[in-house]
Amino acid sequence: MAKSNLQFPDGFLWGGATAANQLEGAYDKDGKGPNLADVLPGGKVRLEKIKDYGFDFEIDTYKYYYPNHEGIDFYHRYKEDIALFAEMGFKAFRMSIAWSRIFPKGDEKEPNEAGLAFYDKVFDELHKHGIEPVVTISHYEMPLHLIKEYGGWRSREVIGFFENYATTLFKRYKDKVKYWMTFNEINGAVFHPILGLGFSAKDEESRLQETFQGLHHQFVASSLAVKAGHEIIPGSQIGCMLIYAPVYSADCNPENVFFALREEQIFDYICGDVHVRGEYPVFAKRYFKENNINLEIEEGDLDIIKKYTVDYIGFSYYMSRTEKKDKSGESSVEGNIMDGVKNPFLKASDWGWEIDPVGLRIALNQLYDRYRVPLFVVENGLGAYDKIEEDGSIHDDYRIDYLREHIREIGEAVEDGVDVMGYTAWGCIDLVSASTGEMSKRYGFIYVDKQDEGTGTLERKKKKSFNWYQNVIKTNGAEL
Ligand code: BGP
Repeated sequence: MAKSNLQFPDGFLWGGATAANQLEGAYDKDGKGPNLADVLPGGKVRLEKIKDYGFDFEIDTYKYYYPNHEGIDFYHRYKEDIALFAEMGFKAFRMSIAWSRIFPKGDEKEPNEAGLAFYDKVFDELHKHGIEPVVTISHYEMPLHLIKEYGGWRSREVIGFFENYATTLFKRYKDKVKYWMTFNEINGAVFHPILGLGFSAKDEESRLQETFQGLHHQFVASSLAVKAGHEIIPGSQIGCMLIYAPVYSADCNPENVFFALREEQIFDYICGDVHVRGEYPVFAKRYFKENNINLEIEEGDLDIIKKYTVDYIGFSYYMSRTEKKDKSGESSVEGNIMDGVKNPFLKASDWGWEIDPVGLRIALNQLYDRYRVPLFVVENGLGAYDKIEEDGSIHDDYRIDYLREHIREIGEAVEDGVDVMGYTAWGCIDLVSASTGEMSKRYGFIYVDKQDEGTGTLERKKKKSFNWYQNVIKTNGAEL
């Protein structure tokens, strides 16, 4: 432990982050309907399929579902897990609600009581330990029926279904949940429409048109959720959630600098501006025109977007991105989930994700300069292979180093004057990876005995990082 000399604000929301489809398991229990995550294949083929055109969403296409269906069985073990989070001193726990537990098909009028009751129990358990839930309403798990019958977020009709879903949650949990976010990594759809929008574009030609139309529907739905949330839960904080990666120019050639700026504008600021400023940014008009994107915007949409803006920005930060206008002859970054070229100054994780702690300080400064609303780092962490020693211990010093460096940069950003609400480390307990569908890419402070092949006892074990993070929270970041 080293003294950080950094001051984190009082009440800083230290904690961990998860998503329903990556840890709950119990994929068909108590009336839950099938959702997107239930039909995505696991293993190497997954990332390819996520990027695919014409993905068919048939539940029986891919036999290798494990481990999505079982997750880490949080559904039955939440008490034990929450007790471990409490032992680390968590102030906040980010989780999501599985839409198809509440509305199994997505278009029903009445919710599934058993689904609602499950989250009641989870929230009660969190509060028993003084942990504040931070809830993502939709995290990569649209009900399958909406995908197959309506074409996912292609359809405007889905706006109403989502509004009903969000309103149901606000009414039911109004005394239990103050912090909400509407769509996980909403801008990620620009690269992977399947996960966020529930459809794969027909072909490259139509990809941008369909993606931005789907996003427009989500923008209206998100604003309507903000409206409902504020009406139903006075004092609630409702945020958007972005995947944020500052875009660097590969060199100081102005052509490249502008290219990087434009990439950042399109990828990060269209979604950010609509949610926070309540309007499409000026550059969007030209971008849409040049890319043959003709949005169908109905009367009233822009008013709704303008009126019901978010209270804060939640964002995930894993990497920065380096760009160049002409990429021919460049080695591209294999692992990064977004485009880009290799940054010679950065090392990468075992999955090729470039590690850039200073990029997080840059991200926080950029977002705060532009938006002036509180920021919440709701995902950050290192996916790594962990090794269990003979005595059962797990020395994940690499994870501690990664987190220490990133948290330090958040502290620096706080000193810069940025308003940061909190930090929830991704995958605080090992869970299924979103991009690989496997267990072996681990992020947790808590190890879960579950392997890619489906074997394992599900036993939980503290890693070395468990005690380290416990002390970080205890000292409010003064010792890192
Ligand atoms: C984000 C997602 C999460 C999560 C994380 C880590 O993009 O919001 O669901 O999984 O990335 O990614 P992965 O699990 O692929 O390592």
